[in-house]
Amino acid sequence: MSGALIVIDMQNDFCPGGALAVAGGDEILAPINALMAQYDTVVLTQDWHPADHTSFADNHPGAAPFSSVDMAYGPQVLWPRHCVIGSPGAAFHPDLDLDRADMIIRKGFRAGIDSYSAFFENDHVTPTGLAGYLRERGIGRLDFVGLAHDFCVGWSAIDAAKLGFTATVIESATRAIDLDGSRERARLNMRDAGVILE
Ligand code: VGL
Ligand code: ZN
Repeated sequence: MSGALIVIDMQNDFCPGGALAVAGGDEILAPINALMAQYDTVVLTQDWHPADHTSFADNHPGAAPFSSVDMAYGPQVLWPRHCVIGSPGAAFHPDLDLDRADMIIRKGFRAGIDSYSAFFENDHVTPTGLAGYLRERGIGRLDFVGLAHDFCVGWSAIDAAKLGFTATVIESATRAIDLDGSRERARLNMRDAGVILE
């Protein structure tokens, strides 16, 4: 079965200088570009939020960034405004090699719900369509890299494993936000779901 490299959210806002910068996020650009050569298929994801998105703290009067609220679909961290549709922060980092991408999938574009995973929105029910794309192409092995390890990479890899894909996270080509121990929690949750950490 052939394999794909799934590159999560390598966008300006998640790199140093961005609105939701992940420490060392830019350090993994060169390793990710180099990894692309080893795969038949490369997929990129792009966090892509409307200005009134429910995950933005400034859309909740009085709420602090990085606090949490209960939404109908479960708990939601309130983030600094980031990856607004069409903004420079939402663009891929200029050093990311886009040429190898067969598919670019956007997520988080519905105002009322966030989407960490490349496969489902945060209700864990609404599909993005990526699983169907990969299955139709006969791709069963997925290796995950990108940002952030403990949110979009972790949630994507766990959903991939649940969907029956062989899911591996190449940890050296990820960086974590690490909010209140979220990095170690994500590693435990990934292992529980059958994700291989490499
Ligand atoms: C992400 C928080 C909010 C990520 C995206 O890419 O991990 N984290 N939106
Ligand atoms: Zn986001």
